[in-house]
Amino acid sequence: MIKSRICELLGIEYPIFQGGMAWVADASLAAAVSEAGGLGILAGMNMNGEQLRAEIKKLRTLTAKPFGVNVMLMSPFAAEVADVIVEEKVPVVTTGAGNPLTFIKKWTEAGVKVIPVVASVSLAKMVAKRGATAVVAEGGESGGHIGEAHTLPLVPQVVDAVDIPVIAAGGIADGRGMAAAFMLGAEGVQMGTRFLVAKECTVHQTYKDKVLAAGDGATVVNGRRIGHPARALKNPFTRSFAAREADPTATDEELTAFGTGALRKAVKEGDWENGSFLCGQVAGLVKKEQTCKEIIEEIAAETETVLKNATLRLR
Ligand code: TUI
Repeated sequence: MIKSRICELLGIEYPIFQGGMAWVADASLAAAVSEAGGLGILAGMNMNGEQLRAEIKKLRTLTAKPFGVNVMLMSPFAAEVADVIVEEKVPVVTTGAGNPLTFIKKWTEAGVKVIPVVASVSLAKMVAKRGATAVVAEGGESGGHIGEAHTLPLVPQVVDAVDIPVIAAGGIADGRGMAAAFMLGAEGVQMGTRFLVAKECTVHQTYKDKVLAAGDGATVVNGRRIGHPARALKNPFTRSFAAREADPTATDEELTAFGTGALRKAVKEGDWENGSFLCGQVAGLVKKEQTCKEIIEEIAAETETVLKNATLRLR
């Protein structure tokens, strides 16, 4: 059985987190992951405080196990969502797309375990000093908003820089990836793309079908010019976005406006022409729709096999 410090710290069975994917990670998905023994995470991103409170209550009708809420720090609702997390005594909070220092004290004093998603050693060190329970080190193979470093170099550098557990994210979709993450010193993994096609994930079927059909070169990063690089499946929307990004007569405001609402169109409407289908580079490894329980148990078993067989390389 694959275990680490993070299992005891959070009271979970498997050191597997489900990424707090904006518009995607709702009570149905997060509860299924937690119920299966991983850490299910609700996306706070696309909700205001009261919408999040309702989603937390719904999740609690589906599971009594620990779960998390992700706060996307660029969200206009970040501050009210931060307060709801305290009021609802959410067990774990993860943060993304920014520096969470202004909220850490409030959360830790309320007994909420804080696990920031970081894309650099500097932010990992800063949050560890301020009382984070663990960090998720997320490499640029991930879907959605990304930093500069990739998983293979980022994770061991973060492991060397902090004493708290490091969860690896970006480029992991099976037991080989999870075993590799442990070899880098990680004590858990976070996956988004693999859970995107879970049976309990409520995204539009077109979104799942596109991920399942994707190969190794299926994703592209757009948005560097406006300071928000994000990885998504190549489609008419990303081609159009790239053309505007390369056009010096297009303003940054126009680019931002063009991207607004595109993720919702992908998730809710399956709109392949106009939607932003955020997705990691591992899409080519994700081949079937399974329940969260099947995904978690399969990956845990594969990881054990890979780690045991690794010793066969020693002579
Ligand atoms: O946050 C994510 N992934 C996301 S958020 C999101 S919603 C969105 N949609 C369009 C544009 C922007 C956001 C979709 N996917 N992952 C965690 C993550 N955090 N990745 C990278 C970072 C990050 C980047 C810079 C964290 C901190 C940072 O700088 C902090 C600082 O001020 O030093």
